[in-house]
Amino acid sequence: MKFLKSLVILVVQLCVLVSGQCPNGFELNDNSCYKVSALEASWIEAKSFCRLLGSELLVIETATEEAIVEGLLTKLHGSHIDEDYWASGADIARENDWRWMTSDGVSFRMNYTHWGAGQPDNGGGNSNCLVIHFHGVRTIWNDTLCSQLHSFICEARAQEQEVIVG
Ligand SMILES: [Ca+2]
Ligand SMILES: [Ca+2]
Repeated sequence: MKFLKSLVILVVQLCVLVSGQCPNGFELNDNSCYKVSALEASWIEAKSFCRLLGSELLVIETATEEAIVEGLLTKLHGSHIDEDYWASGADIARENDWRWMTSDGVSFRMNYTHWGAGQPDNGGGNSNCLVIHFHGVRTIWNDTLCSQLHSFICEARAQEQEVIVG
């Protein structure tokens, strides 16, 4: 009887599942939450906007993650579009020192990159912000003027939440 009681307690505990939670309007993919914004803004405005939503401008850390982004954009646009999206990469602090600029004053060096041929070229002498160029199904990176107006992608870490189903 005592054993049975222990077993019941164990089963109830096993039924406490952990699942990822995203802010409203974000889509969960592999432990991160993404939102493709239809608004067009400068890089700094895009960054502020994402922060208002409790997220950061996109950080792409691996080829796998870029494939997720390609999937989101393909779902949105299909295979026939040329569109630029801001991500949080910039070389504002020091030329050609490309970093992911997330929270205020926090940045970290890019390990994975996916620059287009001849990029980053610092075009115009001050192309210091990263756009992800979607050219139908696939994306490629380019550096461009931070003041340009582009759509953007926000990313939030999925919050772990216990869901009791027992
Ligand atoms: Ca630059
Ligand atoms: Ca460029």
